[in-house]
Amino acid sequence: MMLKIKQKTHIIMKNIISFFAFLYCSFVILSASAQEIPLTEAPENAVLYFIEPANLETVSSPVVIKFGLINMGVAPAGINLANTGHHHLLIDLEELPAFDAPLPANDNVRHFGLGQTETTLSLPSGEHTLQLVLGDWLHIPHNNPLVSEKITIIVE
Ligand SMILES: [Cu+2]
Repeated sequence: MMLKIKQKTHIIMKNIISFFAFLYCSFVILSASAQEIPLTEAPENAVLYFIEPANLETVSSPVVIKFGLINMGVAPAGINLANTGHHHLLIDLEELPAFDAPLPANDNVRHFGLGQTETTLSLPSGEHTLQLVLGDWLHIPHNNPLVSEKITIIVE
């Protein structure tokens, strides 16, 4: 009888220990995934801007968009080089995407991962907004994110 109780207690203890071990492991995994990916530093004097078109400019489609970057270099995605990034063009995007994760890729968020510094866009006539965001080699905006002015263009 005593032995049985002892055995039972032993099993319960074992279960409790495995439960806590499980909890601990989950905690380690969770805290690792919750831990922020260190953001890439960017020079404080870096500036991202549109060379063209200008804000409120009336243009015809297709329109050439030129990306300007001062005090930083452009490198293709996947190349981890200090003080570089690649361009992302936000088209008609109401809300900025999260800046602590890779930028999404869709019709409204275009990546220029080959290191392009301009593009030609076909846009329907009407008003459109454009904004640039620089992303690091992993498509994540830098610490002190580089974001251009949001411009509006009028497509004839
Ligand atoms: Cu990208």
